[in-house]
Amino acid sequence: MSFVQAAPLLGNQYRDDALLRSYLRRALDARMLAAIEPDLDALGQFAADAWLAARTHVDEEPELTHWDAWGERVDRLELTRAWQAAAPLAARHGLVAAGHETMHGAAARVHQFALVYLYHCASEFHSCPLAMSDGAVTAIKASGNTELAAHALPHLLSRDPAQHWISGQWMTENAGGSDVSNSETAARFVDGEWRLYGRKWFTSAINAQMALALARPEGAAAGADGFALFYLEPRDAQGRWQNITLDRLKDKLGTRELPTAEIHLDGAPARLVAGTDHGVRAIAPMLNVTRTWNAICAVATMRRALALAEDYAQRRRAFGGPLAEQPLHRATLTNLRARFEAAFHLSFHVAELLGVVQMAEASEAQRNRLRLLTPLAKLWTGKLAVAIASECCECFGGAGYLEDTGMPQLLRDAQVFPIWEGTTNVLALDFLRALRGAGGTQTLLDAQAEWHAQIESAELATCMQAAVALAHNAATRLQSLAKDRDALEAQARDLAFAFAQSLALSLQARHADWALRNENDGARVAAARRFACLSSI
Ligand code: MFK
Repeated sequence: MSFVQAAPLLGNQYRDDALLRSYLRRALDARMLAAIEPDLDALGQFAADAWLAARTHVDEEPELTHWDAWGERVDRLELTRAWQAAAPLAARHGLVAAGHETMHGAAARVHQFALVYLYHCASEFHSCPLAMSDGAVTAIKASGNTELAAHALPHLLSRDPAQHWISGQWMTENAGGSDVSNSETAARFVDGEWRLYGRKWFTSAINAQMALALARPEGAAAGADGFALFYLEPRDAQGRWQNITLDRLKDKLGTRELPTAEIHLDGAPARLVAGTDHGVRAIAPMLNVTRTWNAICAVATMRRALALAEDYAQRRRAFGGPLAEQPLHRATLTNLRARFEAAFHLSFHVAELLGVVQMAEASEAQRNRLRLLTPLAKLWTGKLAVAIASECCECFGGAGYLEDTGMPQLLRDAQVFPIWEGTTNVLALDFLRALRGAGGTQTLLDAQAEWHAQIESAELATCMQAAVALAHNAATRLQSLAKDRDALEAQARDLAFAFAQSLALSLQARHADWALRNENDGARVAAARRFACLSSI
């Protein structure tokens, strides 16, 4: 009988996650944690079951049928089984609703993003429309349009699968990707209602019941300020497309279960969200929420890749013992975990701040921190997810290159995180933009000093020194470049990475200190110290 390698296994992804559980014990009060734990446990099991199920069938993709048998244009979309199963689950567990419920106060966002973290990988990127729906809720609330809020929010925030809606976010056009000011979609006011004309080039989750879209009202000024933000429902009550045609589904590197379409709008009826101009400003709250989802889903991907690589290292024997006992392999996994844990803390800190700010409880400093940390978390975790998914494929040797192990899908899917919702460069420039209005680098240095003041354990001194050196060096470089805009922009990415890693290390050290003192957990300290010794990604 020839040798057969034991496959990696995933257990309940909540119960097995020492980091998540330790973090939640610190971030939430014990009564709240006890109340939400059954939900977390159920999603942890969903993650394990979905992984097992995905190994036993061939990957599915959504299908678009343009014409029926008699020649009528129908643009019928069929979703995959995973997507059909994910939608009711997302509603029942309140993946969007939990972030807006008030019974847990500002901790609502920690609750929500813990659910998202457990749900993301198993959902086959059903997390994407949920992110856009959450962003739509936030943008509609911020617009002050009470009539629209009364119409759409009960659906977007429903926990009843029969009532629950998802939203699209229609920005990207052929001529306007990162630079949306080039977008061509026009809005005309005809017979008392707005109608949209144009082509949207990447519409994620085209099955959504509603969408927020940018379009330029006829006669409006050129550039980003001339756009208005519109609300529309792509299909009527009978399910027919309302003057919209689906030209094709995109043939993407990853996220293949997510139906991303190229569409034509030929008079699609729409409603203004917030006035006839400054549409980019009106959609910005949505962008900041989807960027937070992006960061959390990126760390969820890192966690999944590492969970598999760590489990496999116990099962695979080479050179006389398990991989887990080979010093270089062990060091490789330890380094990956150290980075992942830092990224986890940065992303969940953004979630905490989002909760505080949306409850209108935030100080100016907290609002500024949220504005600055959101692009930093998005840009760093997006890149790190690709790097960690790639390393984890390699931890499996040749098996990591085989589709049916599931590892290549993790890598292909991870590549979307640095691209959508603003590329790394766009986010680095957004960080510079944010610095101008959010108190500059002093906001970040003050936050860091505040976190360090909470650390008592001497074991974490090297972490604090490394973090301070990185942030202060970046702040000095930034100041020296302040008068040369081109030179500053050329270094924006390096500066943003330096701040992201420095602040992530400080947050990681703060949690490690708490875990050591309260739970005698030295593993978190070891991870923080290791991250402090690593050079940048
Ligand atoms: C699982 C995870 C799920 C994630 C969901 C993924 C769904 C996928 C759907 C998509 O991919 S949608 C496409 C995403 N596209 C982008 O993210 C566009 C990238 N481009 C940018 O982000 C640009 O920075 C942006 C278009 C937002 C702005 O560029 P502009 O045209 O140069 O505008 P400008 O003049 O800088 O900003 C206009 C206003 O918006 C300004 O305010 P004022 O009018 O008051 O001066 C800005 O301050 C404000 N603004 C821009 N970005 C902001 C912001 N305000 C707050 N936060 C921000 N991030």
